[in-house]
Amino acid sequence: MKKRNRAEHYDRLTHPLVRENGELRRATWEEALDRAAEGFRRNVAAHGPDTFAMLSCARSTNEMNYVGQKFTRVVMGTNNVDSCNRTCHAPSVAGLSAAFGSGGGTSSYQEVEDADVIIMWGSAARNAHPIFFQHVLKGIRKGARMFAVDPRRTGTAEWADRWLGLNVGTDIPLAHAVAREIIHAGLHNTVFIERATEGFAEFAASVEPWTLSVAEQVTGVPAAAIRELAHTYAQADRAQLCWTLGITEHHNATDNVRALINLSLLTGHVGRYGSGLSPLRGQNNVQGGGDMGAIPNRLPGFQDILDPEIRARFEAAWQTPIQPRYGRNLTEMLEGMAEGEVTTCYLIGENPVQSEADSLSCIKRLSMLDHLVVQDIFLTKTAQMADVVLPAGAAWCESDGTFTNSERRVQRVRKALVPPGEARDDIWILCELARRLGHDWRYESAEEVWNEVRGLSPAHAGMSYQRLADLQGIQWPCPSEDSLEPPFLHGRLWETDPAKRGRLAPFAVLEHSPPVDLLDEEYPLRLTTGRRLDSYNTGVQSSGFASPLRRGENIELSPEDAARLGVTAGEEVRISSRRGAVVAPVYIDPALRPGLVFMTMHFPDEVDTNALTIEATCPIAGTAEFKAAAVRIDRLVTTKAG
Ligand SMILES: Nc1nc2c(c(=O)[nH]1)N[C@H]1C(S)=C(S)[C@@H](COP(=O)(O)OP(=O)(O)OC[C@H]3O[C@@H](n4cnc5c(=O)[nH]c(N)nc54)[C@H](O)[C@@H]3O)O[C@H]1N2
Ligand SMILES: Nc1nc2c(c(=O)[nH]1)N[C@H]1C(S)=C(S)[C@@H](COP(=O)(O)OP(=O)(O)OC[C@H]3O[C@@H](n4cnc5c(=O)[nH]c(N)nc54)[C@H](O)[C@@H]3O)O[C@H]1N2
Ligand SMILES: [Mo]
Repeated sequence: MKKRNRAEHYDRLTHPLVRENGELRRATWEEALDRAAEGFRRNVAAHGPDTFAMLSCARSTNEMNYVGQKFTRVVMGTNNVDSCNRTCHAPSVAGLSAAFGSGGGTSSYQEVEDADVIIMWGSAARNAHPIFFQHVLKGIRKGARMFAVDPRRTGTAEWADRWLGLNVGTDIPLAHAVAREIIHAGLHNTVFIERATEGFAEFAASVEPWTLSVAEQVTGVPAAAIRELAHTYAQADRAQLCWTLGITEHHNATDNVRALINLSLLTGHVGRYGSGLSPLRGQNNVQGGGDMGAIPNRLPGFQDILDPEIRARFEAAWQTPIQPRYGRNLTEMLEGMAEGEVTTCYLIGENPVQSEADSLSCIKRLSMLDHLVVQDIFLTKTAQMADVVLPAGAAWCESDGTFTNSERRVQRVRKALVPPGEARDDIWILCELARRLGHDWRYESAEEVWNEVRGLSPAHAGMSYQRLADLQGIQWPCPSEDSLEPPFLHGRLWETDPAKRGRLAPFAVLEHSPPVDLLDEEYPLRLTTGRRLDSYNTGVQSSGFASPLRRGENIELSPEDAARLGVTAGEEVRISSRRGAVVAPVYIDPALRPGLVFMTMHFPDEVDTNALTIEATCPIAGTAEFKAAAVRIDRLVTTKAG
């Protein structure tokens, strides 16, 4: 008997679609797969492998992401593969890699419960990471002091001992002032600095101008609060520094991340139990997607493509040459579309039409493609632009496999439901396309894929499905079947023997660089965008359900700005940036400071927030400045307003 699947009620995609005479129409799998494969083949044959680009699904399994990047590299012959990691934590990965040689968060969730100090920097974890936040709350109950650094007095800040309400885009000045204060008070960890780091003298000199009073002027945070944070963090025995998009969705995001890492190097709060650095990852498997190589610069196991020995191992296993250069990231893919260099795209579980900054420009670029294939569980706005739409199963309940969370813990997921209608597992679809392009791939099970991963990624080698089940998940690195690594990374930095200690962790010398979209008389307000508890990203997976919690898109204003503009709660107003304008009702929120406006990205069908955001991107990580646009607000002329 067929298992019933409630997902069928929610407008799930239930059969393939192909475009004919400008319209999408129903097709058989045979026809849709043939069309999809033929378009890829045609483009690559005409202009070479780098005309192809894939976005791989951060909501799907590790196994799917492994097969997805292998499809890109082996079947299509390019390294142009990326995911939504680019829009959120690519700067964290870049910053941590530069400092420590590995891009993962350093600590486990348990350590947060055992910390003396927890800093939530640019993170709305109370809403966006409720499971992690339970650990924070347990830590607070055990006596930890918590600081929240956020322009808004968020739900997270409500639980903090101290809220540091800084101006958007002033994180480097704040971190520099904290560092200077620690150094001037003699609270830096000279043993650790000496043993494990390099570049301290230059760094100390570079933060010297950032006195508490200069920082107070630039950041808006009172000097006493900066001083308190500096002293408390430096004097803690165990301190966790956690951050998310308030740090990473900026044009200088990798520098922001390095500024926080500097604080951990200064105090020795890394490489020990209870002390560490945690970028809380976004989508359920965005950590795993990157670990599996669904990024343009790394092979599975986060192994560098530029390393000839690593490449040789993969070339032997895959029987294919791998291009010895990095592929295009998501931002560069979009640029390539504009320049006619990327002409065909395979989007798996991504909705860039609504999630990219400056959405109008993104739509223009996607429409320049010769051939677009979208594989999703819903008919998204992006899928509506496709030449071929392939209906997938929802990985979290309709597939077997593994996910990896922010503490690098790999956990099993199991198929509980069958996909609705004719929808098929992501891996099945990838293999059918590979076969049409001359590669006879047949994976009998997710476990077979996983065992291939374990053979190629030393960090995952010891994680059999059996062990993952027995231990209820294992953190990487796990090099052998008998290894149980400590829950934190970089313990080596504390070794006294230089040979065991390995590469030193460099301090970074950084400049403050304010948001690109400048405030002026025409656009005098700072818009920052983010999340609410009751909705998910572009709303594809959350807006189809009625919820008494959900109030739709609002333009959230401080009481002061609302009074100044003469607008009342619920009134529809127009908000405009240098790129676009939308209309939405006002919501007055005392959590906002004057000059700051907040909107979500959750209701783009009604209000396209990303028509306002700016595509200024971090040159190192490619992440856009979603967190800082310059806007104006105008009342709509209504008869009532007279
Ligand atoms: N309920 C829910 N949970 C989610 C999601 C969802 O859509 N809904 N999405 C998931 C995803 S993909 C991600 S990446 C995570 C994101 O999780 P978070 O990063 O926590 O979420 P955001 O609300 O985008 O942004 C975090 C905070 O950054 C602050 N901020 C803005 N500008 C600055 C600044 O210049 N400096 C500092 N210090 N802070 C600033 C904002 O005020 C906001 O409170 O959430 C995940 N979890
Ligand atoms: N203004 C503004 N914009 C932002 C942000 C912001 O803070 N502000 N944040 C950015 C961030 S952090 C992120 S992560 C992006 C998110 O951007 P996207 O990833 O483009 O947005 P989602 O809504 O999460 O879309 C995920 C898609 O995956 C599909 N899907 C879910 N499960 C599966 C599966 O198992 N298989 C397949 N094939 N498909 C599946 C869903 O139906 C959905 O269409 O948005 C970015 N955009
Ligand atoms: Mo994200």
